[in-house]
Amino acid sequence: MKRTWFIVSSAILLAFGIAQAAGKQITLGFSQIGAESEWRTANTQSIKDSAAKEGINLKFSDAQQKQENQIKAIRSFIAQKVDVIAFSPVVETGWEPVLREAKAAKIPVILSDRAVDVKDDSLWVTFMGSDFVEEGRRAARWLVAYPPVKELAAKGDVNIVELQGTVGSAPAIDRKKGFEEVLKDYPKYKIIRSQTGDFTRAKGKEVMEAFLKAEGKKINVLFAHNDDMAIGAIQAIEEAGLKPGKDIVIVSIDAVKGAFEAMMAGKLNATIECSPLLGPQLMQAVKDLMAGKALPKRIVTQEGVFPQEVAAKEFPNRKY
Ligand code: GYE
Repeated sequence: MKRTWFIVSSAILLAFGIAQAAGKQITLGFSQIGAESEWRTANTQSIKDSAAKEGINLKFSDAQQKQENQIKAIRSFIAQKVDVIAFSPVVETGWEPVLREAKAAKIPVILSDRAVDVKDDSLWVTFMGSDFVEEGRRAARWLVAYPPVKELAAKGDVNIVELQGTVGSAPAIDRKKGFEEVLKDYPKYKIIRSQTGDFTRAKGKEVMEAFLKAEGKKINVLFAHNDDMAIGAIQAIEEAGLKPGKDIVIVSIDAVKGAFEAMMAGKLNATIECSPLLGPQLMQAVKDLMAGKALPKRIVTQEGVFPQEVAAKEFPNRKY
C-alpha cells in the first residue's frame, strides 16, 4: 500500500514538474560589456527587443567595460538561479573560476559576440558572433585593391597607422591578426604605429592626434578596429588640417550608420560589416537549450564589405 502510494505520488509530482517546466517563463541573465560604441548600443537594443518579443525574462547588466563587473554580474545570475547565462566577454582570459561556478550550478552559458580563451570548452555551450580574423583580412584585402593606395605602393611604401580595439579583447586580437596575415604578402605596406583606442570615439581621436604629432604627413592609411575610433580619428585629422579619406585613406570595421554618413561625406573609404543584431539568434538558442536541443558549438554571423561608392545606395537599408 505504502509503496503504491509512493509511486503514484511521485508520478503526480513528476507530471506537475513537467507541466510547470513547459509553461514556465525562461529567465536569461545577460552581462553586456558597456556602451562603448554605436555597435554596442545596437547590440543591446537587439537583445532587449528580441527578449521582449519572445517573452523571455531578461536580466540585463552593463559592466561599463570592466571584467570585474561582468564577473560580479554572472555570480549574481548564478545566485538568482537564472535558467541561462549569456555574456559578451570584454577580454578573452580570466573566466575559468566564474564559468566553473556556473557549470557547478548547472546553468548553461552562451558566449555572445566575443570569445573566451579557456582550456575547458565544456564551460560554455555555444559561441555566436562574427569571424573577427576574417574581418581583419577583408579590411586588408580591400586596402591592397584600392586604386589610390595601389598607386602609392607602385611608387614606394604605404605607411599605415592602426587603432586597436580594447587590449586583450577577441576582436582586437583577431582583427589585427587577419589584417597582418594578408599584408605579409605585400611588403610595401608597413604598419608604422599601432595603439589601442579602446573602441571609443574619444580615445580614437586622442590616439590619432598622437600619431599625427609623431608621424605627420608620412601617414597614408588608417586602419581602425571599429568605426567609432575611425570617426574620432577623422576629427583629429581635420583638426590637423588634413583631408580624411583623401590625404589619409581610412578603413574600419562594423558598418554602423555613423560610418555610412562619414563615407557619404567622403571622409571614410570603406567599412567592413560586423553585425550587432544578435538578439534573435540568441533568444532562439536559449529556447532551444531549454527544450533540450543540442546547439552547434559555433554560430557564425554572415556579413559583407561596403566601400564608399555604395554608401549612399546602401544607407537606407542599414538597420544599425
Ligand atoms: O566591433 C566594437 C565594439 O565585439 C564586435 O565591440 C564587437 C566590437 C565592435 O565595441 O565597435
